[in-house]
Amino acid sequence: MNPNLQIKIGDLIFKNPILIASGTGGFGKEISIFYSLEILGGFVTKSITLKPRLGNLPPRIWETPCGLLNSIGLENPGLEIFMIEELPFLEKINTNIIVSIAGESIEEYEILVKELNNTNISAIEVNVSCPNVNKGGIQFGLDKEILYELIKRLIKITQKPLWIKLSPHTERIDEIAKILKKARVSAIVLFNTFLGLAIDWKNRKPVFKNIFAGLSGPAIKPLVLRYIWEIFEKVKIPIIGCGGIICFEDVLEYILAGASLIEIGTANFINPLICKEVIEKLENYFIEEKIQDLIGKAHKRKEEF
Ligand code: RRO
Repeated sequence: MNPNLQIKIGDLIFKNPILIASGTGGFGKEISIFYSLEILGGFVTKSITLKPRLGNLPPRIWETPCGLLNSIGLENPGLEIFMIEELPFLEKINTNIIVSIAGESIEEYEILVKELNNTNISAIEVNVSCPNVNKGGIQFGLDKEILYELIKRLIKITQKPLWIKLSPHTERIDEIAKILKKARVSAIVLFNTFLGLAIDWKNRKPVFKNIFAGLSGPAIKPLVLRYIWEIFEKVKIPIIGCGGIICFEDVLEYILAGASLIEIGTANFINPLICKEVIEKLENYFIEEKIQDLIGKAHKRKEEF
């Protein structure tokens, strides 16, 4: 392990900047067949809700030339089953476990946070950007006032670091980032998926029952990078980059643009070993180039968090 790859966000130490993004590694068991999750900087779970959810009717995923559309619909076992059947496995892994939560109401988010207070997890990722549910999800992230109210209430009831995962469709992300900094959240995660559309031209109708679906993968990388650049210039808050990262070079681009940590998502479906490979390459690169720190170094302004 190269100590220079270590990142500190608040009081949390990450052995390297690579995390598995929410929704792409489930609750860890399947992907841990490929490598020990201890090598990761962290692992973010699939979002959990208070009650179990079956998710949307199929089709749920659709490949495009450079990205993946999904309409999973927040399928998850719910808080109680998560605590009994999934969390004990995750808590044994010697890395940062971040639990993603989603709710239909502020009260639902509050209950989830209160329950997670009594666990050993490192942080809570607040998903206010799920594009595929009819109630809640993205609605909490699009409106400044509603988001501020939600975060203010959650901050009051927990000592756990809160990360807020935003939608790229939120207006004035710079203003939202300032509000979140003021509310003292630990980090913002840019971004959840972009809303996209696929048409089944043979049957002359949309592919997905909900019509729109979430686009991830290489198609969105330049779009997300642009926002990371902009927010890094404007707001002094740790940024976690997420969107279309498929190789070590993509990780460097994100870090140089201003991301402190990187969440790798869709690429896990193409190559389940991607995070391991990227970490190895990062370690070698940092040693060969004698790098101490790379965050935001493509900017004139150079700051550390
Ligand atoms: O489950 C989903 O459909 C889903 C979620 Br919760 C999310 O946050 N982002 C996404 O693209 N899909």
